Amino acid sequence: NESQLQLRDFILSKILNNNTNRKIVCALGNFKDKSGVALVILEKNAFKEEELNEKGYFSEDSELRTFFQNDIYGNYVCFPNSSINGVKTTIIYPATEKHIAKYSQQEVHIILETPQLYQKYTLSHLAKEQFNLQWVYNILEGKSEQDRVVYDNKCEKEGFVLLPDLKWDGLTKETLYLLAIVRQREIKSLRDLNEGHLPLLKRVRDEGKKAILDKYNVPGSQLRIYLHYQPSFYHLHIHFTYLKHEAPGIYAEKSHLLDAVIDNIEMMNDYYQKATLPFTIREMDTLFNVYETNGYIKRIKENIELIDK
Ligand code: M7G
Repeated sequence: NESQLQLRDFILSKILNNNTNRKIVCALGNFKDKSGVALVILEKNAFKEEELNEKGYFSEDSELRTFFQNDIYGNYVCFPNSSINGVKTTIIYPATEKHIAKYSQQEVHIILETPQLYQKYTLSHLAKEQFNLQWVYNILEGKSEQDRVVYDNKCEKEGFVLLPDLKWDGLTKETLYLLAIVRQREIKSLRDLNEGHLPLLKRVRDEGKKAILDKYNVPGSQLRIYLHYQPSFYHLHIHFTYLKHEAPGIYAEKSHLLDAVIDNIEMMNDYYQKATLPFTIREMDTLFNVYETNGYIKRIKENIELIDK
């Protein structure tokens, strides 16, 4: 029934985030005659170099409206033809409180998670509070996004599915972003990885690189291959992004390069069970409350009041 959703039926209740840098806006609202809330995420697409020609921006249908003209300087708005003028749109419906928190602009903090803190707070919390993994199982079981799958290694122990990330249209090389989802179901995150997973991790790295080279002609040396900690989804997956593209979520406090992860485990089998792993947490996350209640972090109350006024 997702196909029946139309933006003309969307009733906006709040703009959760308007990122002028990334040119992405997250709107909360609901659809006419439908119960539950929805998130609509609109994002201006990156320029495709192949559209900078007489069929794209420099075509007859491309309209220029003048803002001002001063000496040799001209300022215009360009309305290119409609086939290249699309806005990337993601709809999450019905959206949960957790989705609303994920897409809201808010204060962020860093927590240094020791193995003890992981066991005591994070682990028990994510057992009851994590995002539903149905979309992951749909991909692994061949029920969704099958036409988008780039590479599929069906081995239950060392296999994985490689496909374009939700954030990528699968076409624009400039913003290339793929996801490798492992077939094993019991690996929650980086924290669980040990020596036994090395063959799997190396397969993802090597076969993933090769598949991307074959399909998109991007060499492995131009790929950023990494895991997030904490991830949003606790089923092991690895991000592949184009090095030239500043993909969301590549910042130091969240990303762990797969090569470094493999190397750490090769040096110490239980590295990720022993390491203190920093992670960022946002004030609306329910895990924030757990760490706040136990005195590890303090909310920035002043700012919230400022924003409300
Ligand atoms: P993460 O590291 O768990 O969390 O990555 P993050 O979202 O904070 O980065 C999960 C990745 O899965 C993200 O890059 C999402 O864009 C991507 N993703 C999420 N969903 C629900 C889907 C989906 O349905 N299909 C695909 N192809 N990718 C998804």
